[in-house]
Amino acid sequence: ASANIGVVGLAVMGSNLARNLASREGNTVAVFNRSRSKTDELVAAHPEAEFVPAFSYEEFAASLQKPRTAIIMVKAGAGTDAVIDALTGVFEPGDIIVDGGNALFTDTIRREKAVRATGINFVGAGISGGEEGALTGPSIMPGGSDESWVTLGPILRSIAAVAEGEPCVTHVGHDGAGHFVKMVHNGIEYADMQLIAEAYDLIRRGTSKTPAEIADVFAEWNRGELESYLIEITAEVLRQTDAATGLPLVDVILDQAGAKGTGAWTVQTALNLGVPVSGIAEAVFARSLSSHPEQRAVSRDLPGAEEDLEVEDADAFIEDVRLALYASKIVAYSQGFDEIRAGAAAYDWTIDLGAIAKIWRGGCIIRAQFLNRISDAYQTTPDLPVLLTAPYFVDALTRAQGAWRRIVATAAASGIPAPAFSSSLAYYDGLRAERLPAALIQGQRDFFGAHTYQRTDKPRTFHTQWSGDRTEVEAEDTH
Ligand code: NBP
Repeated sequence: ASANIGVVGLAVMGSNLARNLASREGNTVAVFNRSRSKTDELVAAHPEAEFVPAFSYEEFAASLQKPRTAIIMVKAGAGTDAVIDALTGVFEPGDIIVDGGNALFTDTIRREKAVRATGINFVGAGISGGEEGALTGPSIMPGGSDESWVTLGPILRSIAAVAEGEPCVTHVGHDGAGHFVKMVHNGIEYADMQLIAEAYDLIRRGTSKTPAEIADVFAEWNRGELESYLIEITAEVLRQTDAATGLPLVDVILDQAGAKGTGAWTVQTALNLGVPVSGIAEAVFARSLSSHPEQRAVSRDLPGAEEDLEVEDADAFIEDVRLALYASKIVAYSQGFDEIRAGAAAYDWTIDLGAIAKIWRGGCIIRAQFLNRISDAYQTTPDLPVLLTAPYFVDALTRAQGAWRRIVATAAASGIPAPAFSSSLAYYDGLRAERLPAALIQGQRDFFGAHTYQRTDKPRTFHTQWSGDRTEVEAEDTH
């Protein structure tokens, strides 16, 4: 046995991860793929990696030093289960199986439990950053046991992206915690992208700027507090001209956004946990809305706003959009971290939220300076109940107040959809409210379903006898 780490599944992600591993001092990498051709091609194309190829699961196991450690990079779902079954057949207690695919965290919890029963360790690891990240340094979110982390930690640290001198990997928590956090990362990514898209749309419709000129605006924003990979690539996309037509590329791309499902998972999970991730939900729904051309076609002539958007001072308007974007972004991240907090409580994980913000600073799609502010906030107050109440964010939200409200009002008045901007502001105002109309909802629930309510002025639970003489009685607590 000569290899200290193995990779199963040598499609684009697996082969890039294997090459990344092989390029690091001290690693010898065993590689295996179900169909032999991918293994042969990888080994032939990269002699410098000195891979140890295996052509059966038995050979693969035999080529690995103990405790054997293997990272699975196959199509999520049935493929992952098939590989886990095969590996548990040839591995021994104490060995480590890592699933680096995009698994749903509940699948990871199930698999971890089943594999643990054999004495083998199972680690679900979220790996972010796509093909490029896998090759040059991804952000890695591993779950699993403390025991497996002892072996796995140094290996993953060696291949992770580095941000400000620190590797973008941390032991997130047990069993499915890593895949849970990767899922929320993707949900936040949806929200961030939608907010940027809304900002672009407002500037496009409110000013005479061309996409290339708006690219300059984003490039400028990328030098300030919005500095991030997503803002940077937005400028690149907006600057691109279509070779075939000479038009801005963004004007020839069909306006129907696709999705692979992790955003929907984030929202479904949040619904189950009772966490209001309204920004992420609006982002997922906005993509769904865009992808129903038949509904959009029959709706095109519906009445709209009386006045089109007319901006007098373009620079002032753009600055308002920037501030509204920043405020909404703070809300989206605050909601995402709220979901991680709730997930940790529900699944009994100990998750260091500040450490999560840190490992997202490099190697992943939402990488940004901004994440340092989040890790600072949790470092100061680890059990902060609402991220956006940290002093730095309060300051930013204070600065953005007027602009944020003006932009949401302007969008509504001129018929420009800004679902993520508006829902973020509504969430913020909901959190702030001294009294919410939830009191009325409790009254309605008690009226039609005797669901009972609590009072502001005394403990216990009450019910009004709505269909009788409408006197109030003390009730069993059933709400
Ligand atoms: P794919 O998701 O396209 O999967 C292809 C690989 O799965 C091939 O190696 C294939 O073997 C193998 N495979 C399948 Br399908 N069924 C199998 C089975 N029953 N037994 C053994 N192997 C099986 O590869 P990918 O695009 O490289 O992605 C790998 C993982 O990484 C996925 O979970 C994906 O969601 C995730 N991913 C993440 C990112 C990111 O940004 N984090 C990006 C892209 C992908 P074969 O060659 O024999 O058919």
